[in-house]
This record gives sequence, structure tokens and C-alpha cells, in this order.
Amino acid sequence: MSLDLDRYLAERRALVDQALDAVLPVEGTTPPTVHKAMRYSVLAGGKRLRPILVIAGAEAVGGRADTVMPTACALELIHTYSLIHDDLPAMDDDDYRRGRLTNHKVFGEAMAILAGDALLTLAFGLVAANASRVADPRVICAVVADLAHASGTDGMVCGQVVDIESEGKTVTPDTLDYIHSRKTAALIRVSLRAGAFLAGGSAAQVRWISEAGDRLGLAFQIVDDILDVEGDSATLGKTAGSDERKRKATYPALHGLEVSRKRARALLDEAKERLAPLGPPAAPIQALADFIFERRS
Ligand code: GRG
Repeated sequence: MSLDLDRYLAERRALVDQALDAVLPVEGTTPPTVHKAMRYSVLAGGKRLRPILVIAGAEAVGGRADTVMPTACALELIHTYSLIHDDLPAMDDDDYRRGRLTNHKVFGEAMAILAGDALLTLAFGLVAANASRVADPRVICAVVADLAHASGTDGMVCGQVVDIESEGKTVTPDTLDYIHSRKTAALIRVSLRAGAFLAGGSAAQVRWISEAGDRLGLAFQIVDDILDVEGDSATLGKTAGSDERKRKATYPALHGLEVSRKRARALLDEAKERLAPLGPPAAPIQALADFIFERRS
């Protein structure tokens, strides 16, 4: 029976949205402004790709969504923190995100910085709280270390630093892959890995999933670069064409659209090959690979 991906995504997105609402501090809780700012950006929507990948990673090794839900929420909080900080005037200086004004436009820069900091901190607390749902709580240490690595100066922060320092310069293809692998792919890879780890996946299963995650993550960013050229702001929920205006290092700028598309497709096919040994339980991740290629937002 073939997988109905739209239904799969809608069902898991609904579970994630409900869990996010429950883990975020209630709006009126002191200090109210920062809690309002946190809820504003997290509950603005978004595809919820990273938490769904945590769930799909768990399911691929025989696990269940509720076992990994606190960590799935943690991945969305880390992702949202990175978006809030990336949109700040000191970084990309963007006005729109997820179809609404960016966090600092509504709450001011200080509160946006603090809301991002608080989301990152809350995320690690949620992973710790996930200990009560797993068979072997020692696995939590591995997930915390993995998540810290993927988010920090060898992962997302590193990618962002090199990205900022490369603006206006012509970078080599290797440098571009270096930026994309850290800025975007690291968090996508760790989402899948964390799900598989928490659900008790074997070393080989976690390896297959990680290798697929690397490729899915890089392809995701290449498609993001393409959408910034070809997409429209209303569908994207953010301002299209901003990479070119800011003279960012992107795949279309360096390789052209056609080569970029082919590279994304090839990476996604490689990801699917890596997932093959996992069999039917990995069907949702396989389908997500095609979704990444075809997405319009
Ligand atoms: C500030 C430490 C720090 C890092 C920022 C994530 C990031 C690094 C910058 C955001 C801008 C950008 C192009 C990031 C690449 C990752 C990406 C494509 C983010 C958008 O992810 P989607 O499409 O967004 O999954 P939704 O809103 O659907 O969750």
C-alpha cells in the first residue's frame, strides 16, 4: 500500500502543534513579554519538518511518536530560535517570516534575542525530560551531545558565521557545501538521528539514517536557494529574492538553476538508497525526500 504523505504530514503536524502549545510557557506567565514573543514565532506555523523527522526517524526503527515528542518539540524550538536570530537587523534584517512580521519587528530586538535564547534553553530541558519516556535513559546523554554539536560552533552557528563572512564574496563550491551542511543539514540530520536513537535503533540503523539525513539536509538547503530565486513571497511567507540582494553564497548563484536542481535530485536519490535497508518503516522518510524536492514553500 502506498503512503499518503499529505495525510501523514497533516496528522503528525497536528500532534506536534498540540505538544508545542503545551510545552511553551503560558502567555500571561511572568515575565509575560518574552513568553508572548516565544509563542508568537513558534506558533506562527511552519512546516514542522524537523519534529516530523524526529518522529519519522523513530518510526523507521519501530518506535512511536509519543516516545520522542518532547525531543521533536525541542528540534522545532531550536529551529525557531535560529530563525528569530537570523532575522535580526544584525544578521539578515528580515521583516517577514512564516507569513507574519518577524519577532523583532513586533517585540523589539532585545526581546527577540531573549525569546531565541529562551527557546534554545527550553529545548535542552525538553530533551532531558524525554528520559521518562525511553527504555534506556542513558541514550538521552547521546542525544544531548549530538544536539549541542549540531547547533553549536561545529554545526548551525558555524554555518551561520561562515555564511555571514562570505556575503559579497565569491566562494568555492567546497565552501558553499561547508556552509549549507552546517547551517541547515546538521539540524535535519540530527532530527532523524535523535528519533532513531531514542526509539532504540541499532548502530547500523542510526548510521543509515544519519547518512540519509546529511543528504536530505543539503538537498533541502539547495531547494531553499532555488525557491528564493523562483518562489514568490506570499507562498514562501518571507521575502523572496533576498539572497541575491544580499549577495549571499547560494547554489543557483554559483552553479546555476539547472545544475542546482540536478544536484538536489541526486542527493535525494542517494538518501533514498541509504534508507533502503530499513524497509517499509522508512517509507515516510523516503516520501519526504520527494516532498523536499517538490515543495513550494
Ligand atoms: C542564528 C545560530 C543562527 C543560525 C541561523 C537557520 C539559520 C541559521 C538561518 C535561517 C535562514 C535560512 C535560510 C536557514 C536555512 C535553513 C532554512 C531553510 C530554514 C527555513 O526552514 P523551513 O523552510 O521553515 O523548514 P519553516 O518556517 O517551514 O519551519
